[in-house]
Amino acid sequence: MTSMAVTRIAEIEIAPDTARIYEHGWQSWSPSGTYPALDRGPHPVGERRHVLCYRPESVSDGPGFRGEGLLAVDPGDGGAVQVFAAVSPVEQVPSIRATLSGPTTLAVDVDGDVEWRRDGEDIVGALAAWADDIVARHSLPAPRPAPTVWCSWYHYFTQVTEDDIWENVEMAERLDLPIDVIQIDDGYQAALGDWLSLSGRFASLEALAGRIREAGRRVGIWVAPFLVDPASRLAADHPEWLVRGVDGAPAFAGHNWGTDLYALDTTHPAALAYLHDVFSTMAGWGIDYFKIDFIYAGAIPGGRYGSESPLAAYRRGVEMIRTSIGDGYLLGCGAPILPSIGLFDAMRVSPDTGPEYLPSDGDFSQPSILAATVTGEARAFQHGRFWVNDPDCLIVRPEVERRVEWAAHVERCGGLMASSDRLASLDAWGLERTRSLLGRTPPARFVS
Ligand code: 9PG
Repeated sequence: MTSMAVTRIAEIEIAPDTARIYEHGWQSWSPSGTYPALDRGPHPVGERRHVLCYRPESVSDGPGFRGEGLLAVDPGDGGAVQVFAAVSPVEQVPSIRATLSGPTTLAVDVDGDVEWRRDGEDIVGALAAWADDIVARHSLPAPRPAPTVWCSWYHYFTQVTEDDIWENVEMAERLDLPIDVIQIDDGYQAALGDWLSLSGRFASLEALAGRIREAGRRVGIWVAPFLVDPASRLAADHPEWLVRGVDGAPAFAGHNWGTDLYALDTTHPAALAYLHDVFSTMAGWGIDYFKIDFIYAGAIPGGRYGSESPLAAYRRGVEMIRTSIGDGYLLGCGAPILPSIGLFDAMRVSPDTGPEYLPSDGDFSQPSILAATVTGEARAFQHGRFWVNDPDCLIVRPEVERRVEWAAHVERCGGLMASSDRLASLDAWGLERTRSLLGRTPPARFVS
């Protein structure tokens, strides 16, 4: 569905000094939160950030607030909370703008089909009630409980080696930690797109997966299935599998790892067949936990082989992955949130954590304890309804700033429990916190 012209659907009387506005971001890393009505929602620092971490096709500046498919207003005068939400959030996600149109009036403008609900006195309760309706309308089953995970990213980053993975398998055993899945993150692959070819730091994923399973753990992997490195074999061999921009050249799908990025066209039958091949091959190696990342790229606007909308193309790609992994557990990351309803076991609901408390350049989509905490809290109502919430990994080694606060957030808002320290780097406190958080059973819901 294409977006419609902008229409003003409401003008609300508010008490400007006490009114508060909830704004929901587009994808996992997009800031979400509740702010004083006289403020302005968080904005990307620069165009690269905008595409990678916010909604690529939305205007990134301007006054007031912009919820992608969801925005709520507490008028601050004791009146009911007003929720504005996409009518069919998996198919069409209107941008919902809220700006002051007078000293005590808030105008709400939308570019698609939006329902307007008045519900209770607190924003979080109203959002949960809306989510309950979505669950009922889509007959969503209760999410499958998540396994406990060790993830390689937040200590080793892209430089992870096979020996690093193995060291942590052995440490998990020696420390007797309740870790079900050893998840290999970014760094094993030859290039984004060339998922079945290895970087020099890994000898064989199949053999490594076999060893991990013999050691009594399950195996998980990270894949960014809808991103393509321009320098990959895939881009060279199959330029016809790439989403195209207006000029016919591959569309810009973001910039990371020091390179511009392309997107895979999931409406192309051969590209879909390739996805099937990648994921079914990995599943055949005994991998049964998949973190699929940067998947916003599957929904970027652009020219595609088929005539589906970007969101339909996105869902088609994820459905193909789902089919290819059988009963495997599926975690989304960098994912358009509302269009992912009904497709995932678990969902990253925040920007990345990291050893620093504040985002380096003040952009709240960027790795930091504070940004991850604010957005993870703001999406707590989704846990147990749409999926299991992944607040991002627990990191509690001594050099993590305010690690006590981060662990408390993971405990409060975490459905999926993953540790991502080098286990040998934990001090006594960090080890104890890791053991107890991995051992706890998360509540079915955080918001009733
Ligand atoms: C692997 C990582 C980890 C991590 C994911 C994702 O804005 N950025 O530049 C940006 C970079 C990386 C990133 C998120 C945002 O991290 O969330 O857990 O898997 O990829 O590359």
